[in-house]
Amino acid sequence: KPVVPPKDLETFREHLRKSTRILALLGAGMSASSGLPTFRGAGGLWRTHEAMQLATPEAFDANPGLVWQFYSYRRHMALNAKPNPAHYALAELAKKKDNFLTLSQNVDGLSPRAGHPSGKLKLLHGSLYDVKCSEFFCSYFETDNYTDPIVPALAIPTDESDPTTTTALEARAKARELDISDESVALPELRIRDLPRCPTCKKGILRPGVVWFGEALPTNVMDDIDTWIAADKKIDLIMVIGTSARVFPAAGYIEEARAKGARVAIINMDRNDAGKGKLFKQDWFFEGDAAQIVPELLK
Ligand code: BJW
Ligand code: ZN
Repeated sequence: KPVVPPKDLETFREHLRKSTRILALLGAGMSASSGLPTFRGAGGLWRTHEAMQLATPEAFDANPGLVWQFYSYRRHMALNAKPNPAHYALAELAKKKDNFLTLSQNVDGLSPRAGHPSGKLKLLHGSLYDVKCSEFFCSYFETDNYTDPIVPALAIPTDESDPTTTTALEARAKARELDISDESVALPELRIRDLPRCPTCKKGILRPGVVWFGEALPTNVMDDIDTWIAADKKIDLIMVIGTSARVFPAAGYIEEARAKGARVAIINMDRNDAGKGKLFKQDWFFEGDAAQIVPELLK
C-alpha cells in the first residue's frame, strides 16, 4: 500500500520536476526515525526536564553540569545514529537541483553525513559538534569536535554487573551503557572543574555551539539565506519536513517563500501539527514518517 495518496504524489512530482528554485526547511521529525527524539510531545522529556527548558542560556547559567550532561548525551546518540532514507533522498535532490537550499534546524549532523552538499545546507541552530566559550568577552570557537565524551566526566555511566562475568576485565567488556535520559538512572552531579574549559581565556566553561532561546541565529547563516531569497523574485517550492514550525525565525521562512509564490509541501507525522490549518488549496500535506515519505516523493 503506497504511503502517499497517488493523486497528491503525482501533482507534487509534476510541480517538483518544473521547480527550479527550491527550499527545504527541516526539523527534528526528519531525524526521528534515526532514533533521535524530537523536542515537543512524546520524547520531549529528558529525565524530569523538558528539552525546551534545557535549551536556554538561563539553564546553562544555573546548572552547566546538567545542561552539558544533556548535550553530551545528545552528541553521543547522534554520533551513533545513522542518516535515514529521508536524509539521503534530500541530499540527492540538493545535488541535482542547481538552485536549492536546505534550512535545517537540526544540530545532529545527519544531513552532512548523508552527503548533502554543504554549500546548499544552512544550519539555523548551529551544531552539536561546534563548541564555543561561554564568556561574552571571549571569541573561542571550534568546529567538528567529535570527541565523545568531550571530557571524561561526561562519559555515559555503564552497568558492569553482568552476572555471567568472572573478571573485572570481562565485566567491563560486557558493560551496557545506561540510558541517562531515564530519570531512574543515577547521574553524578558535576563540579565546574569537571566541565570542558576554554583553552584561550582559560576562564570560561565551553558550551555547545547551538542556538538557545533568546539567542541570535548565526549572522552569516541569516545573511546567506537572505541573499539566496533576494536573488530572484520567485521561489517555486518549499518542503517543510518534520518540524512543528513554532520556533522563529526558522518558521518565518515558510511565509517568506510563500510571499514569493512558493507552493508549500508539509511532511509531518501529525496531521494536527505543523500549521496544517494554514495550508492553501495549492499546497500539499503528506502525513507520516519522513523517512518513508520523503524518498517516495523524491523518487
Ligand atoms: C515527524 C516524525 C517523523 C515526529 N516524520 N515528522 C516571533 C514570535 C514569537 C516568539 C519569537 C518570535 N521571534 C523570536 C521569538 C522567540 C523564540 C521563539 O521562536 N519562540 C517560540 C517558541 C514562540 N526564538 C528565539 O529565541 C530564536 N532567537 C531569536 O529570535 O533571537 C532574536 C535575537 C536577535 C538579536 C539578538 C538576540 C536575539 C532562537 C531559537 C532557537 C531554538 N533553539 C532550539 C534548540 C537548539 C539546540 C538543541 O538542539 O538543543 O532549536 S529549541 C528547539 O526547537 C530546537 C529546534 O531546532 C527547534 C524547532 O523544533 P522542531 O525541530 O520543529 O521540533 P519539534 O519537536 O517541535 O517538532 C517535531 C515535529 O516533527 C512535530 O511536528 C512532529 O509531529 C514531527 N514528527 N516524528 C515526520 N518520523
Ligand atoms: Zn574563552
